[in-house]
Amino acid sequence: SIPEHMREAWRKFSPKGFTSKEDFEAECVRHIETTLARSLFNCDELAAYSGTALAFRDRLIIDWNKTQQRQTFADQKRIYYLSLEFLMGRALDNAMLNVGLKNVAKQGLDELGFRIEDIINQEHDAALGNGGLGRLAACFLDSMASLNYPAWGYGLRYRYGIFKQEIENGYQVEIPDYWLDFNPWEFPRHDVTVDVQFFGWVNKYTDDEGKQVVSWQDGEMVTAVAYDVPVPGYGTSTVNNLRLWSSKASSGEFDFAKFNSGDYESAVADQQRAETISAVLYPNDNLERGKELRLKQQYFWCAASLHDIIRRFKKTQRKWSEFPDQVAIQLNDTHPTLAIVELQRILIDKEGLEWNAAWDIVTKTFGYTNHTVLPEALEKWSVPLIQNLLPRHLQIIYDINLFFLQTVERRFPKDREMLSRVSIIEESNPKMVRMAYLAIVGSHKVNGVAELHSDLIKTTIFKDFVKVYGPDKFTNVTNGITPRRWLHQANPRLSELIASKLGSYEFLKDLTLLNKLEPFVDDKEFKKEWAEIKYANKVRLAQHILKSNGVSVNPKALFDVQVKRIHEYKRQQLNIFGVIHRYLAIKSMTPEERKKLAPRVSIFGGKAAPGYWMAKTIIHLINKVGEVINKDPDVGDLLKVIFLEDYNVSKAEIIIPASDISEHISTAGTEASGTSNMKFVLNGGLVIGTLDGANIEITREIGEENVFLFGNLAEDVEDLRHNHFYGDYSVNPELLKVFECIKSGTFGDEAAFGALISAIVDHGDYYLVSDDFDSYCKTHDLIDESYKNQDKWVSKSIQSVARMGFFTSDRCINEYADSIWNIEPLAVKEEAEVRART
Ligand code: 4GP
Repeated sequence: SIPEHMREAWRKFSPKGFTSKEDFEAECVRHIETTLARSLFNCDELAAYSGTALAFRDRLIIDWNKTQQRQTFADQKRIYYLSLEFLMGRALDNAMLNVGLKNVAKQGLDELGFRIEDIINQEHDAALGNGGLGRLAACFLDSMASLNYPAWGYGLRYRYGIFKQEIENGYQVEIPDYWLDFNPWEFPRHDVTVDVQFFGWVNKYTDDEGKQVVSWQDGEMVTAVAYDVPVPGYGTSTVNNLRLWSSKASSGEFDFAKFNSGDYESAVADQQRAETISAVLYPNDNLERGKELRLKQQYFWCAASLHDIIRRFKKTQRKWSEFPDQVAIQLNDTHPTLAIVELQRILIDKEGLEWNAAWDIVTKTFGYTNHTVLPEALEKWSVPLIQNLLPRHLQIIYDINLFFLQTVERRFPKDREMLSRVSIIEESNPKMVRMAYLAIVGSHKVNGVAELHSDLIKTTIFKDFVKVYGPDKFTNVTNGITPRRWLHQANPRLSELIASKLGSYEFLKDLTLLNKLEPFVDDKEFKKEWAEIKYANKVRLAQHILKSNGVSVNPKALFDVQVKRIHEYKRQQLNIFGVIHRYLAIKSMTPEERKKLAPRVSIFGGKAAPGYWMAKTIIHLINKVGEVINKDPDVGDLLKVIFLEDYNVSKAEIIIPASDISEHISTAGTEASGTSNMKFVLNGGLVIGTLDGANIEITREIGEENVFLFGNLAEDVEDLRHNHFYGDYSVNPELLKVFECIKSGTFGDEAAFGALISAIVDHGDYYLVSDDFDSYCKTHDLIDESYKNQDKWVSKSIQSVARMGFFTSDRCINEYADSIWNIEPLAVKEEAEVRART
């Protein structure tokens, strides 16, 4: 319908995007001078970063537009990934590498007088996530784009991401992370808005034609505004979209009626209340708190996203029954479960479908991924809370439950226990809605994130549902990570060395090609280069440590790293007790004995949820132990203890390539998968770990001889816990010595750490720290011994990397596509394929 002459003009003038150094510089300078109104004379590194980022954003947007058009024309099924967290980290380096123009930018910036590393370091992390779950979502976006899947991410545009952590006197202090001051990576779409309703009441009546009508009336409206973030794939022109919703008052800036009547304050208050919905990311990892604002966030985001998805579907003019052929929605944990209820509501209340027809569509559309078996992390919302905020949804939840329980009753007649166990409504006071159960009932597939975890959900928390639905509804997709960010970007020299042996960077798209490194496991020259790269990465981290902690560490020492959220189940307390044990051993050694010891640097990093007091106490202890050990002349270089402040994605990119050993030491059966374990091994670090989560599969792939395993097995945990209370239980004597040392005040105020000790001595040692302490320490002794044989160590490192192909998130996404989404990638003709890769 658009006349040819218009098309012609449009084609002629539409931007093509730079590919040469000169064109990049022109774009960069143009943005600095006109978009930012700066000049040669006042262009600092931040301005140069901004100009570069804007030049690349423009470049991405051209491909983004084409991708969206291509996907619309192809008219095939799309995947929508609903996640309350996207822990994206920095975007510029990733964009440069993914479009294959990092060298061009490097040379261009050089000419303009800047070092590319300094420019990259100007960027603020996009930290819209807590930990594993959020970072997984970011890796998945990268893989979906790289594999040309038509996929959208949907999330919230928090004004404040995860807090910034500072350490004061050894304590964690939380500082707000206002990251939006300048964010070149987002596009506000003021034309894409959705009004979302809260509160009100439900009016059921029969209309003039005798039809039952249900209408949700009154209450409060809040507007969702879309902000789009381009997600470039690697080595392809596909640029997918991450759509983040921001909240604002529906009536516009503020209520003019109130304003005109002089009630200025309350007019502004309404606006602020609306904006609060997308203001903060809840800083909890593996912990749910049941706060009303969190429920509001969840519904706001689900309602806006579904509205958007349906709007897109309706443009195809298909019948509703074809909805699941066009739309797959993946629920990243239970946070988006209300989307199930919302879709059912739209279909029956707004679109007039019969309950069963609607429910059939709903269940074919959704898939649910579970990320944890920890009881404190499983979401439950109180019935009165939902009743107040979402009265119509509560009715629908009750109906879903009624029909579900009727089918259960037919299968298990007279089994009242079963009915109450699987009921979506928990008969407590107040009654609670069990969101995981609702997610299972409303989805066609439920998956765990590593083999052990997927088995555990079937045998523990969801075992009754396996009886109801049969085992096929439950499946496993072992997590993965994107090798683009976690190898190529974080460890460019290692990536280059691998490419030099494999002949190309193709392994970044097909990670199984790494197995071609096996012949080099004993290649002297190759091993030398391999070891040099690790050393250079350690030097870089040592410099960072000196700058941030003022402690000088020896890069020749063994770097032993545990970076992740601080949580009792992840057992940083076990690690720090082990460090104290080592300290005591060093103190009791003769100078001769000390000379034989391999020097170590124990590096910790991670945030504690602000309300999680035990986790904060662990941080406090680590810092206090560090203060004492790091200045003890008896110890010197033999042991240093470092807590790195404000662990985040960009710090991980420095820390991970520099590790010799990393710690993945959760109590068996508690860590669903873990993904940093994969990142460390992919960067040539060895791991010490329990037989938990993906450690098990990593061991299977890379060989038991390349992993330092220790500790009790998941199958024995329950019995051990039982014994702690009712059996013969005594705390490991070596651990008791550690406790004595703490209690004697060696690390300052012993009372501050009392709770950590009494959790083990007096309260049943739920996380089995004492049970695993002996094998943990002995395994560390073994590590010391192995590290002395550097030649063998390096061979282990190479062999492990060679066998890590399985853990790419590309493999994961293909598995989801195949077994859950039933969706194909879109063929893309790649002029991009010939682009120079850097
Ligand atoms: C995490 C799990 O704790 C971790 O084991 C897993 O690798 C990750 O999800 C991705 O699947 N869970 C969370 C959470 O981050 O908040 O529940």
